[in-house]
Amino acid sequence: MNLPKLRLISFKLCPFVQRTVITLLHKDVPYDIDYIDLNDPPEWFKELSPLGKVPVLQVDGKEVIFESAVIQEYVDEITPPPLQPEDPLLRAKNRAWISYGGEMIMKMHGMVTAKDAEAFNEASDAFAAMLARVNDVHSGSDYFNGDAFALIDAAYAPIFMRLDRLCQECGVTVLDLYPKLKRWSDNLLALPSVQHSVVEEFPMMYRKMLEKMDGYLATQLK
Ligand SMILES: N[C@@H](CCC(=O)N[C@@H](CS)C(=O)NCC(=O)O)C(=O)O
Repeated sequence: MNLPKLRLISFKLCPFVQRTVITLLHKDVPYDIDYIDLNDPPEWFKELSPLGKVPVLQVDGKEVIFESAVIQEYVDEITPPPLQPEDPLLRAKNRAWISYGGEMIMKMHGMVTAKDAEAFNEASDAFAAMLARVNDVHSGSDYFNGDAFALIDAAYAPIFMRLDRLCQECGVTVLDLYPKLKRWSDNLLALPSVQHSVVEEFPMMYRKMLEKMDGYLATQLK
């Protein structure tokens, strides 16, 4: 297969970048990765990234694409067999729920930044309500659609990795409300493509980020 040269621009803690990396690893696609500090982005990144956000995927040293779900689909389309459902209706539904997963990532940030117990409980309840919606449409099998791993699984795995950190570091157990999703999370977190989708120091960096946020969760660190 004659693949274009792919260069991914990343920020080590970014869940949206992680969606892309899981897809690349799962499909065994060669790529280069450049890490930037989003708090102090280099000039070349400002010129390269249309919205100043990561992930950005540069193709053959020229064109760039952005938006994690779009990058996931592009990587999938250039490397058959597809990780998207064959049925157009199911594919469309998957796209919609992938988009919802992006909203969940933002909502999860509300738990991390909550300043006190009251704000945290509010954010946690709002996040639990989103989990409930996903729980309602999940197949109940190993993966979202059934027995086969799909792009939507790559899109949600970063959420579960962070929930796992929050559980281990601060005792956040919101996922336990949904055993079906907990099992999905366990399946995803056991995959090599998910385990290797973040840098080795990710757990330490995530903890440091919680400390830096200096919110309610920083007071709950074990
Ligand atoms: N909808 C975008 C979200 C990407 C995003 O928000 N990335 C964050 C890092 S996790 C970012 O680059 N933030 C910098 C900024 O908003 O200026 C996607 O799915 O790719």
